[in-house]
Amino acid sequence: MTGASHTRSQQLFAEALEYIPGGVNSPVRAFRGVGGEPFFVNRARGSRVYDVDGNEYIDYVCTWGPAILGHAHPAIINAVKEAAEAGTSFGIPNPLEVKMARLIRSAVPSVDKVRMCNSGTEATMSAIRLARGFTRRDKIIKFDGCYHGHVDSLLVKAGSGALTFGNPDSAGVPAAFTQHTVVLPFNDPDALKAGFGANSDRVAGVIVEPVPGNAGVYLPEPGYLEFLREITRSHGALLIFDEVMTGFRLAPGGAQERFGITPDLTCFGKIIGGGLPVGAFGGRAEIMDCLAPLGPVYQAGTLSGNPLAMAAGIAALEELLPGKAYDRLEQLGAQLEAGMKTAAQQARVPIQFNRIGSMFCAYFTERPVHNLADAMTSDRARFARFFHGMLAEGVYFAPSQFEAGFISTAHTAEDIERTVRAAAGVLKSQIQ
Ligand code: KE4
Repeated sequence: MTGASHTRSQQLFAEALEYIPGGVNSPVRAFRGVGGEPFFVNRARGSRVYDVDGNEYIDYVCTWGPAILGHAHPAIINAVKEAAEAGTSFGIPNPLEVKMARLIRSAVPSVDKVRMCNSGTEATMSAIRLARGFTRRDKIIKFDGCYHGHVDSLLVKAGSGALTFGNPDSAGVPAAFTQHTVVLPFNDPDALKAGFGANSDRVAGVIVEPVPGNAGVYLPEPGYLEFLREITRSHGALLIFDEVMTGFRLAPGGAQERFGITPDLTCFGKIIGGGLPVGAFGGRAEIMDCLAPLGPVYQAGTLSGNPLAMAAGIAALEELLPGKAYDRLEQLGAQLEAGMKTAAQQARVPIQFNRIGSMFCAYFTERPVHNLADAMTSDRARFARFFHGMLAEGVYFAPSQFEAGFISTAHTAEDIERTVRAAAGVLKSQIQ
């Protein structure tokens, strides 16, 4: 939609800047990674989002992952409407919490017990506290470029917005809060051996995105996750899979099903809330039972297990868990990957299109991307031009090189075809 109007979005952004830091409630939405100003959306349906000026976009951000069934899926909308009629929050146990826990357990064999919370950040923050309480150790190993939410002690060489703004170590986090955080390169077994060698029996846990999706998307090398499982087990450290993004995205059982790895704890978010605020963490009963009120590790939340979020999440999982959706997501993902690679080849633009299932990222670099250092070689200026070129064609990709793209079951082969055709034109028109 070259020449589309954005007047109303511009007015809203100007007003938003008066009241909200940077005009946004989450930094990566501010388009700082690609330049320009964000548009404002007041409606979304299926694979589309619609801005306040009436422009329509094919959406590959899917609200950063939750909208795996597309926007405003009838089953989710009806479930939330029905739940809302009964009240929006009780702060008292409700049957939907039990059903959600049962559904997560049924899909993820490594989870005996699960605790709901209200964001992915809460899930990872609680999981590392639990790992420390269970092992009585202090050190946590994380990987550069991985993002686990804005937890003080994990905002070290973090990905996502922290990477986009080039400040992977946030201000306001005292050195004392990160002294027990060890950061290693991903996909590097020798670095892991050295990390455990230097910290051996002091490591409470290793937290990892099994498929890092916060520096774009890159995949674990063959054998890497198996090695990670083995070295944590041999050192008595817990393996914490942060599946806030990959959970119910890559398979009903998430990345751990896809790669055949059994972690000790798993963090969830995004998809399990059907678009409403949610997080969860779960694992073996002997670990989870260390949580209050049973054990000494405190964790709580006013709105944890909120009936509306549970109703939305249950509706989403009941659509997903039969498993047919994942074949369709794979087909659409393969179609996008093939089309984008061809478009880049024909325009003679160097591209690395990394994908697993319906999660993907296009890097503009000659170098294959297997880790953060590789991802950093991407031509971000070209990415920004590509982003805006596609936006003008009515296609919305994540407004940062260091984010994952997502496909939903509401996307169609025609959507993908139109996206690829637009990409071919944009890449050709932007040849430097
Ligand atoms: P939230 O606190 O944003 O619900 O989840 C934090 C989180 C934890 N772990 C992983 C693997 C995640 O991807 C996230 C959040 N992802 C970002 C997108 N890269 C959320 C978007 C945003 O920050 O606005």
